[in-house]
Amino acid sequence: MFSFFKKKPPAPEPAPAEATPAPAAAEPPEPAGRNWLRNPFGGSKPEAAPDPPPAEVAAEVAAEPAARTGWVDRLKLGLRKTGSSITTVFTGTRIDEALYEQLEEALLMADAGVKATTVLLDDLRRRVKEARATEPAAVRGLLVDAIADMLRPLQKPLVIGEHKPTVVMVAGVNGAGKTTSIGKLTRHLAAHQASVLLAAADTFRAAAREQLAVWADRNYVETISQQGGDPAAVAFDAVNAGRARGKDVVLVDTAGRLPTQLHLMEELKKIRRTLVKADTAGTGVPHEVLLVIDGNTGQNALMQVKAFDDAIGLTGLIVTKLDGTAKGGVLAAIAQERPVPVYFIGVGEKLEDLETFDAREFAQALLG
Ligand SMILES: Nc1nc2c(ncn2[C@@H]2O[C@H](COP(=O)(O)OP(=O)(O)OP(=O)(O)O)[C@@H](O)[C@H]2O)c(=O)[nH]1
Ligand SMILES: [Mg+2]
Repeated sequence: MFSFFKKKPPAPEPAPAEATPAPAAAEPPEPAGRNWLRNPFGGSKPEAAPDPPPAEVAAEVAAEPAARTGWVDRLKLGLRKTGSSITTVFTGTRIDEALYEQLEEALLMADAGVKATTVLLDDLRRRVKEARATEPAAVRGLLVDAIADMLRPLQKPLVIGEHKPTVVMVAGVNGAGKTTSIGKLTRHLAAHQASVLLAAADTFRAAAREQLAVWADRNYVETISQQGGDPAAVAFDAVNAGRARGKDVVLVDTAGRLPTQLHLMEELKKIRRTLVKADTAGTGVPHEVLLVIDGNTGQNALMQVKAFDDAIGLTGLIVTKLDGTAKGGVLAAIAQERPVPVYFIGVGEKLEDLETFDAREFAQALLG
């Protein structure tokens, strides 16, 4: 098994994506301190000197500090709208009820929702007491701790390689960023020597196939598509093709739909069932069912998580557009009410604008 974030690169000379050799067979989990590949563009810093990586990956790791600052800044910039309103709460001179009231209001405005806000404030009061804090400025640091602890259950790496191919189904409402995220994810996977096949199971929207094909070309990978046709049939074909062509990962793009469009949700369930049928070896296809949510959606994002989870059983989330005007607090609501792991966050429209989720970094960015 290999995880493209955890495993050290398998071959010193990476072959082109299409001809990537199969990853080595089962390996024991990486010992602590060897997860330097977990997030080559940000996130965990290297903890111990690893074996020399291949040139391509070495270049990425070498570029890490600048890239890392870049995306954290973009995230901060995107979340500043929330951050600034929360941080102004700490400019006063006393820790009093008025401060907690302002904070409650700011957290609600940031889309954290009533439940998560209540839990956060109770936790914060406890921390303030324990730390015997007297300055509002100190409360800010304690709030970062409280939010980071609340978000930590959402921090989990996507593991690829336990099955070949690992089949990943991607769903979400219209325009959330599914296809773009698939393009970015393909780039991450290919950068870690995983071969990818894309399935254009969005047969609904005009030009959806072509859009996916553009991302495929950018990443030098193949797509499975049909003129018109049934999305479930495309998904079925893709799993078979992925197996026949020895791909590591099959990413299935689906059409955008609202949870209230019941017939379209039924269609999504059918795609999922068909993927299960294509799984002749019984490996648990689809291995991952991802929901892409637009970070600007606010509290509605929580409703989407619940609805799609109920319909197709989510294993992970990708939260996009956190470089925009997203308020970010909704992740606290998700952590509190439907804790589906956040595998990635999207911080831009370019190929490299996808990052793994780090609870503490996010909490810090949230508070500016
Ligand atoms: N700023 C920013 N824009 C993004 C991000 N992710 C996606 N977008 C943009 O959002 C728009 C919609 O992206 P798509 O990937 O087509 O969304 P989709 O969910 O596949 O859309 P449908 O298939 O029509 O439902 C595009 O203009 C993307 O460039 C992001 O992380 N940041
Ligand atoms: Mg799309």
